[in-house]
Amino acid sequence: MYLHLQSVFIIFVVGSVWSHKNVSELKFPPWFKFGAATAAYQIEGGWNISDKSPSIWDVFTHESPGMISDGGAGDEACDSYRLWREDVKIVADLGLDFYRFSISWPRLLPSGFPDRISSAGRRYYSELIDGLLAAGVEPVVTVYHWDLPQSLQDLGGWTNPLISDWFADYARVVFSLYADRVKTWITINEPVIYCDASYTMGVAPKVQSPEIGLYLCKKHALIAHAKAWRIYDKEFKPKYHGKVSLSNLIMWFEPDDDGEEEVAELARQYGGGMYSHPIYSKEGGWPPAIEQLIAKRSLEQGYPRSRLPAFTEHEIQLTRGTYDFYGLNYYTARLTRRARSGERIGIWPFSGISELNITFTTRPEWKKAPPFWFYIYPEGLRHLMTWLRDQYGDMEFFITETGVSDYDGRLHDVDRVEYYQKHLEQVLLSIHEDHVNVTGFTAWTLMDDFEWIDGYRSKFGLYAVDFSDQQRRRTPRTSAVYYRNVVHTGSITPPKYSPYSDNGVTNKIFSCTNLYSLIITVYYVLDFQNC
Ligand code: GBH
Repeated sequence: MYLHLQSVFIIFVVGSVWSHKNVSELKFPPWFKFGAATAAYQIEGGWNISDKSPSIWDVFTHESPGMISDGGAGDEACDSYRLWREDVKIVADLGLDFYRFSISWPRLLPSGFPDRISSAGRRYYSELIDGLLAAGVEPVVTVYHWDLPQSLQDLGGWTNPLISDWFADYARVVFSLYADRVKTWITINEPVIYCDASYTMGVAPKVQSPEIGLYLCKKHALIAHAKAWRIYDKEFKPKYHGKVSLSNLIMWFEPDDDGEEEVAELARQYGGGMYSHPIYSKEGGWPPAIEQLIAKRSLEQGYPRSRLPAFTEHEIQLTRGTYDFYGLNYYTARLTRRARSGERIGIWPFSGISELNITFTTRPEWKKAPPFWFYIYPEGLRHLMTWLRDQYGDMEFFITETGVSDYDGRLHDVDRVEYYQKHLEQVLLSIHEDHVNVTGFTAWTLMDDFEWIDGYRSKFGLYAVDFSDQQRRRTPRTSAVYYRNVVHTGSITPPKYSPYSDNGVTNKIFSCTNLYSLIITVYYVLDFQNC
């Protein structure tokens, strides 16, 4: 009996040491999908080739270069319009399950309307999709990633309620051209950026309307998404069985040391809830706490009605339930507390959040990445998924973006390796500890590109791009080798025998994984010598 107890104790101790050691040794399930993402304006170039019309970003960068940190524009970018075969090649070299790219609305429909489909535009995306499929990579397509045709902006863009029909018409064209080959769709990328950030900061379309414009934009974006989702559901799903959702960028908020949970929760409802509640909640419509707050504040300010346009009963029903999964983009987090008098309140991308009277800070231990908004907090990703599940119930989560930038663009990018490793670890914990149904992870971004108002300074790429080279040569960074290993092995541990075994996050014990990594590293070195 004594011996028996002793052995149970030994097994327990060994077991806990073993499991502790193995937190980062957890593996992704075999069905889990890995990919990388890009967006049309950020990579394509060919801004005025054939019959393409200008987008709001063409106009903004050309007319206001002073608002871009290096004065740059996406005129040529990575020249993916011409060099898309190079993109397919690196996506295949990484061994990705999928590649997420976006379609340029003014490239496909030069007038903004479906009166005429550009044959050059239609062929471009068709060839890209075929190229990916031939390389064994699934295309994941974003219908709208911020490059609105300027012709539609001239009619009010996202503040005009008719935009939901214009977008739905465009989405129908996209589905009818490519739904036979594309099974995963993102209708709209990050409405929070093109509504909240754009209308509060005067970024493209260069309209400052932090009290009115941003709320019109939000409502119309949600309805546009809903109409597109319903078109797919009714006209395409029965035949093609694909999945459609939108990608929401959500900042994680938690109380600072003297902050109250109630205040953090209000910030979450504003940042994440406004773009989720109308679609994912059972009741639909705006989050009640936010709807009441904006109505109250609007009346105090002397407006005759709430600045936040209400959803009609019909619109609530139209929008509710229009999802097949939750598409989540996660980058950064903030701490919250009630603002003290005289304190500067409201932050990017929610200057409008000043109506919440909340102050946002960060923890000193959160590492800073270059763009002004970026503080790194990997645990936020896990908290966010649990919060979303608690709010809206169990569903499939697909991480449609995360990644980090630097300014020096070094090839041996150990900080980016660490960023991915730590975020992937949080995803593993979500799956294994919280039992959240996460099915995919997308690295932002495949290669350095035009990073909006930060021009070409911020480098987010797994691959470096030489923008002074006519051929825009793409060179893998250490993070590309790391990610490739994750995709191949399902393990987040960096391979020991690799160019970055000195980065302090290597594993100590020899294992089959390492042997395998050695083989793929050698293969990788030989392979890239050929190009
Ligand atoms: C994502 O946005 C985007 O989907 C992607 O296109 C982008 O390149 C990437 O992440 C990295 O930024 O107009 O003030 O908002 C995440 C949030 C959106 C922050 C774009 C910086 C530009 C400045 N980013 N934003 S602003």
